[in-house]
Amino acid sequence: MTTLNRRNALQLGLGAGALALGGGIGTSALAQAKLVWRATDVHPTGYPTVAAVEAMGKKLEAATSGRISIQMFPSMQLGGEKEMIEQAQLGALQIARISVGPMGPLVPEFNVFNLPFVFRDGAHMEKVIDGEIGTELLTKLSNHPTAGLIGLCYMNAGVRNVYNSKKPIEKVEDLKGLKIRMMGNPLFVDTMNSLGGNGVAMGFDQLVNAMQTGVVDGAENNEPSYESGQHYRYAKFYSKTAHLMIPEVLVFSKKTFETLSKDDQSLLMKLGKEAQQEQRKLWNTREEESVKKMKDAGVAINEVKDKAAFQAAVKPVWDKYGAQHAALIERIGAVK
Ligand code: BDP
Repeated sequence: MTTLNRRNALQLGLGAGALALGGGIGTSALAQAKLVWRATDVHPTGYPTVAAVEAMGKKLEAATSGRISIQMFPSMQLGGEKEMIEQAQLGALQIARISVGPMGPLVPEFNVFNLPFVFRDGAHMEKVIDGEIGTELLTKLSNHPTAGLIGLCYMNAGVRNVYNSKKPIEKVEDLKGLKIRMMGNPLFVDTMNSLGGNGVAMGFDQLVNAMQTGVVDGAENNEPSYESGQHYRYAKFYSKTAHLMIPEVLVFSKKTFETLSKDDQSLLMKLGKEAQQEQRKLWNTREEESVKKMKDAGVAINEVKDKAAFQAAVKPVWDKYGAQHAALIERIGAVK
């Protein structure tokens, strides 16, 4: 298929997928139109983000007497996050749950959340995303002239730790020579390189294969992603570097959003906010379960005592990506 044909097919698919006429022909047809919103996530069924969006779908169906529903495509069925963003922009899918990680190149302010060690702890991060700053950045995304996405809400994603197949990481020097997969945003490759490792950018969908074939020695992620993605099979040393604490975002296709009535738009925004709180509860439980599963699977988990050395090493990343957002960084620091 040529690119053009594929695109046409995608757009035709969108027509069929997003809008199915439920009523007869005539003036009532539009009012009766049944909407099936396609949602996607890189994670499998049962993962907190997937479960929260499915719950949102149930509420949506109840609130609209079945007029609007959500069809979930979990486990990267529609590709990695890069593909998900592109499809949401086209309107080929409506809801994408993605990490703030790859949003930095779209809305530069998001890169502040992507800075290593920017949040003091989980409670600090939650206060920031639940508060004024969180809302401001979501609005920035929604109002962005070309991003083509509406920001619905944030979700929790814990802390990212480095894992690899060779050895535990206890000091910065231990990363030397290791090829570590990072998310697709130059900030992350720079972060790993500043720590002395070799950062390799690739999609989450390519990671297992890259670890199997030795293209990378490991990656970095929170416990639930490491566990549910079965990454421990290929990289059994999980070291609690806690270098990143990146929230997720739930985005909606602006193309579809603009076709909705004001009432449907506000219902969607309201249920998005509820999904944020719902996911948080599920997240905390899942984190504990994942740690248990990791221990049962024989993962070698180690604490990293000297975080200060890691923080000092990433200073160039702050200089490069943080300098232009100094005021925002200061406001984040002031959130207590
Ligand atoms: C996980 C996020 C997911 C990212 C993935 C990654 O939930 O959105 O795609 O990390 O590393 O924690 O790409």
